[in-house]
Amino acid sequence: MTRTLVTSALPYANGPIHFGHVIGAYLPADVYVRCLRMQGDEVRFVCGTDEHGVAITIGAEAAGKSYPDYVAGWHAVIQGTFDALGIEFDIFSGTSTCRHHAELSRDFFRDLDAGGYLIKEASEQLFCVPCDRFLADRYVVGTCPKCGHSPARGDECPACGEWLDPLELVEPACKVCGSEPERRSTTHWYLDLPKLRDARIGEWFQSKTWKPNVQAFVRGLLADLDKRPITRDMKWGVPVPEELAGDEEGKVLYVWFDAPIGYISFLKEWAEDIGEPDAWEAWWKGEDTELVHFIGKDNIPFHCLVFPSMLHGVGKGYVLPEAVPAMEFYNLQGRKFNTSTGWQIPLDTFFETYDADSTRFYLLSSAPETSDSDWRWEDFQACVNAGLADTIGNLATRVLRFCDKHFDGKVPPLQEAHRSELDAAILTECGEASDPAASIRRFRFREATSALLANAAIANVYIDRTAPWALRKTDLERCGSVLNTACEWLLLVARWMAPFMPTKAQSLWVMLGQEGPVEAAGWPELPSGAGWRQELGGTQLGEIEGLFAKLDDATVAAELAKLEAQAQ
Ligand code: B3M
Ligand code: ZN
Repeated sequence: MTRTLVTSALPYANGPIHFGHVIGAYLPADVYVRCLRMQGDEVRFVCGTDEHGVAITIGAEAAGKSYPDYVAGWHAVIQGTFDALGIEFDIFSGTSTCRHHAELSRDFFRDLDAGGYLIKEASEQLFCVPCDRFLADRYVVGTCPKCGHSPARGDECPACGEWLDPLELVEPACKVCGSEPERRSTTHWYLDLPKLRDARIGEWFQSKTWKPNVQAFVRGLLADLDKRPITRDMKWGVPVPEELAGDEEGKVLYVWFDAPIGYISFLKEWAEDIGEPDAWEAWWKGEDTELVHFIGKDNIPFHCLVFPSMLHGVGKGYVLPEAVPAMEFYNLQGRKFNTSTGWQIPLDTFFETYDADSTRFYLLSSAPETSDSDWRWEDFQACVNAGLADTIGNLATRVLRFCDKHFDGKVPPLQEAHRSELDAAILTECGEASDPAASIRRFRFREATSALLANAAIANVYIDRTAPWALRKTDLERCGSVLNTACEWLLLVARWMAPFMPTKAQSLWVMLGQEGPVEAAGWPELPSGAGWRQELGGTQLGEIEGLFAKLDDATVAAELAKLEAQAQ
């Protein structure tokens, strides 16, 4: 059997996450994992916070906190958001706290060095005299030499996305004190990407089918590849192995070198925690493992090129990614989410007002799969009201309340005389179900949400056509058979819902008189033939409650007004 190892990009422990992150790398992965598990696949789902690097040290220094306290605080906040959204990793660790992370990262460094893939070289770097430090990455700001945008960061231009070297910046300045830095010589290690490309990675990349956005981006990088520095002069991070550092003091691994190794070290920690310390190896080295990285598009080069190069270069038999479903950007009402300007939806309080499962469903239905897309409050309202409440919620309440009132709170029996006719009605005449799992497995989450709604809508058409309300007065037995069939369909809907909306699916499952977790019932085959029914006749229904609360216009208007008011 295939084992699937699913990873979500490690969020930086330097601020809250927003819906752009959620739909970029976490929610689709959670749905994918839940779906594969319901289909009986073996899956592990790994994530944790990215706790090194300059983004963190600048944040901690500004907040006046120690680095460990700072990252621990944000780790907890981010974990809280995932909990609120029902995103359930098997392990959610952190790169500065994981017991295995530093040593494994150093092993990668040693093995790459032994394999001849590291270059040690002295070069000039920017140094801030007042701050007494080398200005790595984001410690330096200036004008982008490629597009002229200002401020560009030392590592990357936020406007054109170009990888930058701080020395290339026009009019560089220290981000902390604003001084003009001077050039000083310092020694660093570089990853020999051209050599790794020629060793195998170039060929490996060409042999795979990637999404067009990934393909175009990485092909361009491969054609014009240079060595990349993988160490920094900093105090916070994984120190370079002592035996290799020699006289070079104060060098740590670059955050983008150690962070993806977290996908491995966190699983090692998990294996140890479950008392099977070697269990991680089957996931990272087994021939039958499929590795899937869920990321946002800004992480493409590292997941499709740099990290695979590292995995290959260490020569330890690590698997390379099978798929890297990268989302485009997700905006808020046509503009980028931005915590500092207030163009945002704070998630720490969001779930006091709004339901997590409806939010999950809306995010998936508007996911930026092939081009950038937006959270729009009006669309969220339409999705909840017309999609979820009218299609699924209304179906459940009208069928179940009818059974409650006229059939003693039970699923009425199916009369054999009606079986084949009602099977035909719901299986084909009112529309044909499609399988949301087929879309999920192809990373088409929008299509999957449409499939779920369309499947639920079939039962609404069926109820309208068979009109049990009228039948009750003329043919009670047939009325019972009609409702029995609708309940069977609702049972399928509950199972189809589970990966998208786990809590609502469970509520519907319980309303249908079922025990245990709905996910344990497994993924249903597409209904066809006589075997599709669970033969629910006589089942005592659970307590019936409304599944989805509608959003009124005033709520939407208030949210839009609040957004405008808080934005600068
Ligand atoms: N923390 C960047 C980001 O959040 C980075 C991802 C690391 S994945 C190994 O966009
Ligand atoms: Zn300075």
